[in-house]
Amino acid sequence: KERVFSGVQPTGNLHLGNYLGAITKFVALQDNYDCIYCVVDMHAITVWQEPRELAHATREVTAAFIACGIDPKKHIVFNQSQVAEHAELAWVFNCVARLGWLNRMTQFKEKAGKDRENVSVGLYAYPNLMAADILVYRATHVPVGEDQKQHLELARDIAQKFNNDYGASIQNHGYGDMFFPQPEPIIQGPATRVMSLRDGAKKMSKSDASDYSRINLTDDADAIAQKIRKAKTDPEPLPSEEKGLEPRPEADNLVGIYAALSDKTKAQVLGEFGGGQFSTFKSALVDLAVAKLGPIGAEMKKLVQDPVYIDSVLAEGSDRARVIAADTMKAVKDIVGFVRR
Ligand code: AQP
Repeated sequence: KERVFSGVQPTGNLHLGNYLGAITKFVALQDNYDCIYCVVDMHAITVWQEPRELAHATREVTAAFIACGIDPKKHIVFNQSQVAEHAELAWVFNCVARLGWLNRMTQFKEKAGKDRENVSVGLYAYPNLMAADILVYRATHVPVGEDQKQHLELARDIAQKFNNDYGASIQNHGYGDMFFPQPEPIIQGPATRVMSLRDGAKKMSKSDASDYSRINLTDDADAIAQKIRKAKTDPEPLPSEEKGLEPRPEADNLVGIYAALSDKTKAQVLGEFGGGQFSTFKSALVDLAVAKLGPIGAEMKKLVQDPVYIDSVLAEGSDRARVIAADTMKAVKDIVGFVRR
């Protein structure tokens, strides 16, 4: 079986965007791939995290994985910092990736903003660590939201440059023409970029100051209903055709969310609700979102009450991950020319 890797940062406020863009895909891939799902705590500290909150959020993301239907017995679920090989390979990749490549990363530009002198070096080097996360398992498929596409392209460039730079050594050590595969992003469906409920031009995000901009996975039915009712819309009724959504980002977003939650296409959703009032559509969306997310939030809250269980999942997952990662690092050390015992 081919291998899938993906990660979620434990930075609090897991939301509908993370769920539809990433976690539902993680769940769907379990039947056909060997999957490795990681709580990327080392990525989280690229911006300041209060230590107790980081530990709590790590357990909460783990709980979300399990509550959404990831099976930690069949697949690997762990937190990044327990497998040191991620950091080790990231250093090698810091020396493979070019400054010019990282300078083009739009997420860094957005997150650093104007105060670039004052952000961490880690925030800048983030994509190299992400490439290491994937390639330390020589994973071939990476389910992510649209916002991670550029980082995935960088991971592919790093894999290729490593394979080229060390081509002769890779051959001498018997690995054929290339050591790292080119990881493929899996970015599909109607909700690869879920937008803020307050502003159709901004992505739904954990760090948005307004809690009304997002639906958190731990929101109860009342909160979900209130946020959807207050979600920004325009005064027109819903269009009947998909192209009618193009100039209407807020409407497009809500239709995309409905489609993803009900496993339909946007065209099918418009077939049902097109021409009707927004209020009718919003009520249906509330019912759907509460039915889908309510049980997940409840299960997450139950699971985080048992940190001993969660920590045992992470410990066992780390042990299994480390076996694969250590194997890759041994080979990388030989290829690079690091003397080892
Ligand atoms: N709005 C979104 N729509 C679809 N997918 C999304 N993802 C994030 N936001 C959306 C996907 O969720 C996965 C995990 O994301 P992450 O936790 O690693 O980091 P992030 O992208 O930084 O999440 P946020 O919410 O946007 O956090 P902040 O506010 O800190 O920037 C990824 O696959 C991501 O694509």
